[in-house]
Amino acid sequence: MEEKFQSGFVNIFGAPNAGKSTLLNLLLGERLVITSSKVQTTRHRILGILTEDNYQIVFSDTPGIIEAKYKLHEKMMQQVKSALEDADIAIIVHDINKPIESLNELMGMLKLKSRAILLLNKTDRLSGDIPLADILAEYTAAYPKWDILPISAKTKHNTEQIIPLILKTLPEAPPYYTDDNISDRNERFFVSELIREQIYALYEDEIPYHAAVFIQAFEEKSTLTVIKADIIVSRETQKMILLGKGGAMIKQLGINARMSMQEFLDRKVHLELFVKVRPHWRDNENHLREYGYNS
Ligand SMILES: Nc1nc2c(ncn2[C@@H]2O[C@H](COP(=O)(O)OP(=O)(O)OP(=O)(O)O)[C@@H](O)[C@H]2O)c(=O)[nH]1
Ligand SMILES: [Mg+2]
Repeated sequence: MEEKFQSGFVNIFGAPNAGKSTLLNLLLGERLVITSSKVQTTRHRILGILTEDNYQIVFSDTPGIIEAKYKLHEKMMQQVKSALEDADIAIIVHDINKPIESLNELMGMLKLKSRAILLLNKTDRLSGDIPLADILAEYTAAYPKWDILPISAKTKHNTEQIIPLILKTLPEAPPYYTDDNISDRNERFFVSELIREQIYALYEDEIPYHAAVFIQAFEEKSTLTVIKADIIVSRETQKMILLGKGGAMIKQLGINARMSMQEFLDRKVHLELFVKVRPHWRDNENHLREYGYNS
């Protein structure tokens, strides 16, 4: 008798900062997508492919759902929409410390068609004022058809139960990707993301939201990989902040980004960064396309 093989698309949705990307990395067992303590870190739909003997789950990380204020936001929400279209299963990540109303509002914006698993994340941060059973009862009453699981992507509380929940209804189908694929994106993309991750970690206020990264060169030499990247910002003042006094901040950014690239590529990296000002790039179709926001 032939062994059963399950395969399908499991797309992760939720509010900004809910922990979607952290969860994807945990499920894949490696640090593929970037995360930060700030909102709106993820800007693309990014596939993370988990292949085991009897199943292949094609996860999609997506940007946190927001009301679009500029064209970059619109592009981000188009990525969410595309993930809505082909989901076999939707995973909704919601911060359990946030009111249920914020989830209700989000679900009103997201027109879900598929089966959903609701993960109530960040249980490690629960204050304990209200018993967990009472919180769960509230969500179960509001979403009676969904599987609901309280988890912590940080401490891994209950996270071993997620894959079995998915496999309960993942379609029987041959794999979509060969087992050497872990994503639909290339190294160049992930390297640019690692620079953005450091921008989110190092700079405050509007800087991360006005920054894009463009990889000019990615050359594999015999002993190391040479990477040249532009960091795009909207204003001269932002460029000054990025550089920092005497270039101290950009130097730190370069060091941090290079270290995470070396870990990701498992190779020595030589990194050169250039800061460029492109006014209103977030609302400019051509710039957006150039920097990889093409949908
Ligand atoms: N305490 C706690 N923090 C968590 C947990 N899961 C994620 N975080 C933190 O929450 C923050 C946001 O995590 P991300 O994974 O970047 O969130 P996201 O939903 O992908 O956010 P966007 O890409 O902006 O939509 C990070 O600082 C994470 O470390 C958790 O279970 N507990
Ligand atoms: Mg994210």
